Amino acid sequence: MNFDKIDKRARKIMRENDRGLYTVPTKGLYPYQWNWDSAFAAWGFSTYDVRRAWSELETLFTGQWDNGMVPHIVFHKQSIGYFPGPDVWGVPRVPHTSGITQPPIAATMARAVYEADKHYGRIHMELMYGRLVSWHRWFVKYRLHDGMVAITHPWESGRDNAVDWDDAMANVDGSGVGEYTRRDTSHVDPSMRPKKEDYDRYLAMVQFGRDTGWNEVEIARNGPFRVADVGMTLLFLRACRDLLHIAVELDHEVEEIEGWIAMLKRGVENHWNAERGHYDSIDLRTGKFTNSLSSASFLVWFAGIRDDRMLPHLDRIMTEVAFGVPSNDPSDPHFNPLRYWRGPSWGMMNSLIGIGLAETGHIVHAEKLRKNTQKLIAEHGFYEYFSPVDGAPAGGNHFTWTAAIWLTWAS
Ligand code: 2M8
Repeated sequence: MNFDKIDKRARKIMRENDRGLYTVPTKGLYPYQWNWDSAFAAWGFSTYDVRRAWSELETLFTGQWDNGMVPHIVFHKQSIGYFPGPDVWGVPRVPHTSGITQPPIAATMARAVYEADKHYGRIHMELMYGRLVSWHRWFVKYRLHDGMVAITHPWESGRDNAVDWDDAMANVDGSGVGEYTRRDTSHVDPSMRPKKEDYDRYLAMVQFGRDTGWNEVEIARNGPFRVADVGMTLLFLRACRDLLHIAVELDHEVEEIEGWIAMLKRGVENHWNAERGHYDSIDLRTGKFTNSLSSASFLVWFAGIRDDRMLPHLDRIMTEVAFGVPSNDPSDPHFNPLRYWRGPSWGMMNSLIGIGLAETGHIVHAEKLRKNTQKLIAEHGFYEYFSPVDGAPAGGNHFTWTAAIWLTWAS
């Protein structure tokens, strides 16, 4: 394996997706700035250009709403290549944005960028701190249910068509959304993307939110979809812990953040599905567990929870498939190794799970995961995701977050 050569290719991809002050996830398929993709990009840039890493995060926060929410897409520049664009979201502000959020990993990545060069980063961290606090406050105010983070749209989870959402999605009526033209299926193989019936429902949820004027209270009360997402809860807990570190470092008050951490730790306990013996999401409209063991449940160590009840599941899955922690349990009847979030292995998820494993002392698992992700990228390139069974690359190529995790973690 020629690490120098692959490092150079990773940087080339970051450069090609760079729009000056923000990056796109990959040109063509995703032509705008996505929230958690940008946080990964900042982490990647921090290995060789901290200045550029800060501008990535700062540009993301130009999309922050007055209520603190940081949207899942910021539409800096109109592009016809992606649907739904700004007109569909109908958010009356500039820069145009979507109306929903995404996993709040910015505090975690801001901490990493800051620690890469504290001298340079101090003033940037000071400026970013208040914005991060207000985003976290927005989550606590509008999204915490018994300490668990609720999502109002599968896109918020970042794991769009995961099996986790199947039951809740079945209760969303997508029949009245009208005609529209998808763009994603003209860039990549449609059999690897969400289906038309999924998209109808995604749009029905967007239309509901838009018709309320993106009113969180109304969406909470009557929105068609509300699920406590185990991935979101664990990532938010981790982000709050990182924010606490930053607060201490910068000499800010810590009580409020400590309170969030305590609530989220209790929330994690509520995610425990005792019948199936693993962490799980809960459909808040029905109160039922989703009964799905996806990669998100393995973020428990990344959240700083020392709970080894997930280890036997990890052992089994890592022997059933060769590459990574797949986005769905390979023993699940719905497992599909190439359809997006219903089975494939995602390098960025592997990186977060791997870091959590290493931090909690599970070095052998952590290294195995890192090495097999490394192999996927070295042999196939910087794809969006891969088959966990045979490593076949899939989705978009030249992906920013795959390049970023190569530079920071996998190599
Ligand atoms: C995917 O999601 C977008 C919608 O946000 C899509 O499929 O159109 C997900 O993989 C998400 O996690 C990711 O942030 C986004 C851009 O890479 O693509």
